[in-house]
Amino acid sequence: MRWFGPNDPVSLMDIRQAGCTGVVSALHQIPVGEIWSVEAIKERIQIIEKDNNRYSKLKWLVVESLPVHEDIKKGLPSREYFIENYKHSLQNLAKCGIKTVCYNFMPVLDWSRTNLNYEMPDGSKALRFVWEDFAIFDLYILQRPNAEKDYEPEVRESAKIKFKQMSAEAIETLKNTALLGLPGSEEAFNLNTFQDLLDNYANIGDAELRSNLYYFVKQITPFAQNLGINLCIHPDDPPKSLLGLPRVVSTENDLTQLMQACDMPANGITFCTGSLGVRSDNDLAKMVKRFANRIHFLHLRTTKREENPLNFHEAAHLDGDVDMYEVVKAVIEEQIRRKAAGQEDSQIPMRPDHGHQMLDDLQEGITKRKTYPGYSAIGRLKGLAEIRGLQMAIERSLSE
Ligand code: DNO
Repeated sequence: MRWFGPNDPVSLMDIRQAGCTGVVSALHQIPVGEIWSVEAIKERIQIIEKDNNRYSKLKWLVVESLPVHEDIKKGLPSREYFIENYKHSLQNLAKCGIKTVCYNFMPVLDWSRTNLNYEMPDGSKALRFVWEDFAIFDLYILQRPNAEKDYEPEVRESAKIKFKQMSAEAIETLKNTALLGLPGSEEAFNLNTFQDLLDNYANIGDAELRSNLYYFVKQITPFAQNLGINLCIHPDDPPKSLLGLPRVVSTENDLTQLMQACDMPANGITFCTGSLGVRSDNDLAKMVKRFANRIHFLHLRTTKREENPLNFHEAAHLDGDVDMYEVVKAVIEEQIRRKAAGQEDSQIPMRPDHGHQMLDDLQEGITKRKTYPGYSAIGRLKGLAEIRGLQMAIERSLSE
């Protein structure tokens, strides 16, 4: 499971009792672009392992994320400096025995949603993305120049009507939700400075972002591979362009191009079924089979496309559009293949990505834990338990 560090209200003990042996973590306190020192990495390892003598063992298995500086994404001359720093951090991680490093290449924003508390039929709460609400944010709250051209006429029309009826409070909530694009921090961007960040990408379209990504990957992959590190890019979430910004890790074709841009095993993928599964043209089980030996980390969750297929919410882990049975089966087959080939990385680290707020996650009052959106304890525990059950059944049936 992901652990955001000492400020995470979900404790390491919770993670242990959920059945995990590996922890996914990052040094969120270090500003993007600065080097992660050996001391800082070791300090985090010690915290994660501090109860390992008394209880079942936890190990920091995956870094999520070693973030990529915006200058690298923008292809500025200063990228050379930040790429050197990135390599330095990789070297320090390898010295400390951490061999799987996740990153993403989404400009400005990381993941985006429009509602963090969408009520499910059973009263639990999920994350949701409504295209029309995103249009309201873009057209009427941010008022991004020329934003109209990015929305279908009927979406613009219904956004206009809905915005007029929204309370000041609802507008404020939507604004804060849309601006919250950073995992590991709960601070939203500031509306005034946000447009400046977008403007920096005015001359960077799909082709430029792709070439900046491939440049970066070609620089760091041979270096990482020498260190024994597997890099794994996280796909775009949601997998489409937002706010006029290009997104180039959304489809099977995007991943194919990226894998070919630097054809080395260490140039790998975080296969996030939740992000990729939003698009109906991504056939996930087929993609697991296709990219099998380049998948170094798994995020298992599923979304459900709604009546209007531009909208989706995060469904219970086995209950959405992703065929979790076929995906997990394809993963297990790859693990069997790796084991037979004597590969060291035959167990692909997996985490149950996101979960609903449910049971004690929803408890109001002074004991309520203010968790990171999507990262409550019990919702993730449920998702993990279901996936582990599925895994066991498939493994057993394949070995019979
Ligand atoms: C969302 C996460 C992403 C992911 C980054 C990886 O909950 O899956 O924010 O951590 O995109 O760089």
